[in-house]
Amino acid sequence: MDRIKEHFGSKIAPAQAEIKAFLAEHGEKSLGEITVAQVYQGMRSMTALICETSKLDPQEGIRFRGYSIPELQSLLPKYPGGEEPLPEGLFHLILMNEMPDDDDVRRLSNSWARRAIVPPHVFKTIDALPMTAHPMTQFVVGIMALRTETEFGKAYARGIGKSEYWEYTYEDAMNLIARLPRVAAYIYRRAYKNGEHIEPDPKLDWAGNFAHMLGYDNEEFRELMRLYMTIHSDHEGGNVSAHTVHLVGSALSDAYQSFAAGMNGLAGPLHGLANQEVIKWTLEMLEDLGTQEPSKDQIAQYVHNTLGAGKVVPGFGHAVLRKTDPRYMAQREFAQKHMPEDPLFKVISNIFDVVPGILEATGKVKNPYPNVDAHSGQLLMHYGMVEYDFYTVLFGVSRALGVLTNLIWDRALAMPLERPGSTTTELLKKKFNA
Ligand code: HAX
Repeated sequence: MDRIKEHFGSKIAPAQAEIKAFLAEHGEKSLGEITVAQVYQGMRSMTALICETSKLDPQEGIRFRGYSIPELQSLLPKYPGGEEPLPEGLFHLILMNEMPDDDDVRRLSNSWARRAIVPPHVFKTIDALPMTAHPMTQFVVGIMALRTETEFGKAYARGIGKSEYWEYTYEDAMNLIARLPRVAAYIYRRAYKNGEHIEPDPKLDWAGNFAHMLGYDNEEFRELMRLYMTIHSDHEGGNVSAHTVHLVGSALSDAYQSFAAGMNGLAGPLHGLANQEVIKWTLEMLEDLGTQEPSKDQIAQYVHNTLGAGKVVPGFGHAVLRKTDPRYMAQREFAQKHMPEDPLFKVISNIFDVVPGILEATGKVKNPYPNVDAHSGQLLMHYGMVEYDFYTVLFGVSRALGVLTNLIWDRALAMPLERPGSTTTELLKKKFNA
């Protein structure tokens, strides 16, 4: 057994015992009422899931195993000479519940580099799709083509016992995380760079190698990828992609099936696709206004037009957050540090100044502030990655770290099939004599 797996394995029995004892003593206690409105309105604020890896506070934003993003930026190991946290470190932190050291991170980089071989049929399967297929469609098809490699599926067919499930899920999760950058870079180079593919550089870290395979080989872009892959990884358990992976995984579907399902959720415009929609909306605004430097009044008018047309302003609002997303702020700080004079950064900053007041004045938007997706596109555009249809794939590669860690823990803790109850309006009316 490899050292990382052995280390994780040592965490399982104490965690199982802790939960068993907690349930024995407190299992019958109530977490609060469920209102009729919650049942109709997307189960907002209904605590109904366990996710140990991160917790979202409406006011403060995300904490990963208790650490805020600024704390992670200071505490997680960096690439030699770099300043941004390495996603390998984030993965170690959320999987093991321990702050990693440089050796932990190096071991993960090496493990993922060793596991990163993508079988040729995956590329052939992607090649069978028309170029017009959205990159997220190509990504999901690529993930499903990779499923021929599932260790869990094969072991389950052989008839393994429940206590072994986590071991094969761990193998699938680690292999999938290792291989996703290759698949994503293949899609990017196929769709936008004449199919001129770039071989991986196993000496690089996971995110640095991803940047290299995408064709962006400067150190600043690699730093951006390290930050990007760290902050997009996990956002507690109830968001569409995380919840979908957990739900599908609860049927003992393997990591490939569960992750592909989650990626179809991320591909929705109210979730991860918002990162492409933000840049699309911003570029359309600049074109409509006929200027690269619109005034705040011009932006305000354009926002009113968007709302008037019955559309959402992409990149703003959140189902849980009630303040500016700290992931937005981390990206804004990256822009302030590396590209303060970038004209698009100035536009994004002006949008940030203008939109919250307008959304607030509608009286219905619960969170008028920017979310993670309001900034990421500008950073990518700055380095020349202008093909915004691809942006959600980057989000998806990062999201694998969080959701697959949770899937490993789901198997380690023998989490059961998820099967909430449903009801009908007629039955509810009867219940409340309505
Ligand atoms: N622009 C216009 N209207 C908005 C809005 C926005 N940015 N955000 C919310 N609203 C509207 C809602 O559409 C809803 O209108 P109706 O009552 O007419 O249906 C009303 O305000 C109340 O919504 P809410 O309670 O504030 O927000 P929800 O929890 O229902 O939805 C969303 C949260 C993120 C889906 C929503 O804010 C939105 O559509 N934002 C724009 C899309 C976006 O940026 N999505 C990415 C979110 C972060 C993420 O998951 N990233 O991957």
